[in-house]
Amino acid sequence: FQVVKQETKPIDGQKPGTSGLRKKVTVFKQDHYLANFVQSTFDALPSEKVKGSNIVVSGDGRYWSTEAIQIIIKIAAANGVKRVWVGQNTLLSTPAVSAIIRDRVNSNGEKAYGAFILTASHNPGGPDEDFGIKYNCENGGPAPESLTDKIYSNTKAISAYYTVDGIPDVDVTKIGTTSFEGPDGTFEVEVFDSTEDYVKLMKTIFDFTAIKDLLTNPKFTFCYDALNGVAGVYAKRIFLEELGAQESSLLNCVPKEDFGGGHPDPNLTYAKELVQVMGLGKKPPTNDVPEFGAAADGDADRNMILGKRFFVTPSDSVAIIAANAVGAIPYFNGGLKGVARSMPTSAALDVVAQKLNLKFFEVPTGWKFFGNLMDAGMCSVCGEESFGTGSDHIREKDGIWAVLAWLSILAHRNKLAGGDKLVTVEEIVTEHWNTYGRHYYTRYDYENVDAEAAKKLMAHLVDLQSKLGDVNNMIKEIRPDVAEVKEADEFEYKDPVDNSVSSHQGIRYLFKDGSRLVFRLSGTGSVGATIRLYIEQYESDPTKTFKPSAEALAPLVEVALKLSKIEEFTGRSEPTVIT
Ligand code: VG1
Ligand code: CO
Repeated sequence: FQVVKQETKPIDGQKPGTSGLRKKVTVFKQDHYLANFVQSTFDALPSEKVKGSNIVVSGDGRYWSTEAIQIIIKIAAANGVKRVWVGQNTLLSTPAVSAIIRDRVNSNGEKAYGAFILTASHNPGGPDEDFGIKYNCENGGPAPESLTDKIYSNTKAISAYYTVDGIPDVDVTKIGTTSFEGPDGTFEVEVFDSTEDYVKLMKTIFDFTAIKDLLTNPKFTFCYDALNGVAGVYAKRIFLEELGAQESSLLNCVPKEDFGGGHPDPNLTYAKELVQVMGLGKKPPTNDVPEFGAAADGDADRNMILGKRFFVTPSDSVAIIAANAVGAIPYFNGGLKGVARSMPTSAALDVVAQKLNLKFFEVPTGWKFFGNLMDAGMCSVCGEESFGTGSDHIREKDGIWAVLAWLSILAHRNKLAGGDKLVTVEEIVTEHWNTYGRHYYTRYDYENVDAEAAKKLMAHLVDLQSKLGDVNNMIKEIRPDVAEVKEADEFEYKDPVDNSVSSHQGIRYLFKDGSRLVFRLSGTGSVGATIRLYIEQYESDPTKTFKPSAEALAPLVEVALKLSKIEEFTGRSEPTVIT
């Protein structure tokens, strides 16, 4: 093949957000749009590292992935990449990509240098929906801000990209290697089974025999919903083939390029079918409600954990995993190096860290901030309120891992209890509240709000911060039963490993009783602005930890809405989604 220089011009708006570049498919399909971004990424990396490297390219299989992969293969070849690794049918979950970068070796014993992950995660897919791309580095984690800033500035200055003549579209449906001869020697595209590396890794972390005993116990019933995303491929392989679950326990486990028309977002609103099966829907369930349910998002890095008629908040989930990991999960037998959560995530994990005397970190939203801590050996388990949970086995959150972690905890507790009756998810959570107290928690999302209105709202909230006296007077009028605000700020993070500083990471109102209100703008949407309001209240009295969450949080919610004047600014009387 020949390298071809293609003239191009900068295209506006290619700034990567919380997790890569996400836009409508129609935007990505514009001439040179994807090519500009990919070339800008290669140009942001040291060329001696790119030359001769192995690069992974795959994703959640959403609409336009097949076209995108062919474009990227050609640009990679032209930039001197030696080998592109592709999951069969373009499918690799985000956690699997992270595992592959860290663990997979080619026939010469070489690892991958990085990856392009083709996903817009939990955003819908299809011709009129979202596509996305993000770059992950040698440690398997999302590019740090220093790199994404460089990529973005390259997109604003790009004048040409490099592609090739003489490489036809590669058949990504068939496992095998295709080779091409170019100016610098052989270039290869290797298509392999999407699950092999990931399954191998999971087996080194968990006790598969113990989990299998649980999943094949007739008293234990299980349901997993992949929401038509890439998780289905892994669920079949792991839950059915390895762990003996029944085929009927898998819902929506055939990946679809439009996710069946839904939001592949595992929460009580979008995972409708699972929610219904688990007895949490509007209608009474028609089936016997399973003991355990879980769901994933499009790229399988998120998870939702449910018990029988019982929802586990993601903030509680990470805290419970951290509190129970040692003993239940062989990977953690040596103890936890530390734990971390994103700022808006509830402080349930903080309490566990205190009691167990673990190092603890609070980072901005987005997984990229956990990576440095893990690379430095300071953090083993971490999580976000947005249904993201994970550990230092890779550098991404991991949806299937979270399910295996919960199944391991259940299996371990059953072994300890030794009785005939199985321990339930609800028992584990309520017992946790008894020990550590409960963090009532909810998040209100206002999606696709006018961007100007959202900016004004945030400016109003920043302004209020400097007038805490006024704020507390207002609160007294709105809800005298709500505590005083003791401090308000815009969250800023200084990375303890590389000392880099990330500012404007959300506005926090911290109350005297430990309650918190957090406001931030989403960085993953593709149109307009999404405002996120996070509401949290701590209850340490074990006799008061059993209220319905909405009831316990009602006073704080009222304060949040009135103080922020959200309806006035956005015209919205209701959030789009409550999680
Ligand atoms: C959201 C979540 C954040 C998560 C990110 C990527 O970001 O709030 O916690 O890390 O999505 O998740 P934002 O900026 O929209 O709030 V995924 O599974 O969409 O890659
Ligand atoms: Co995701």
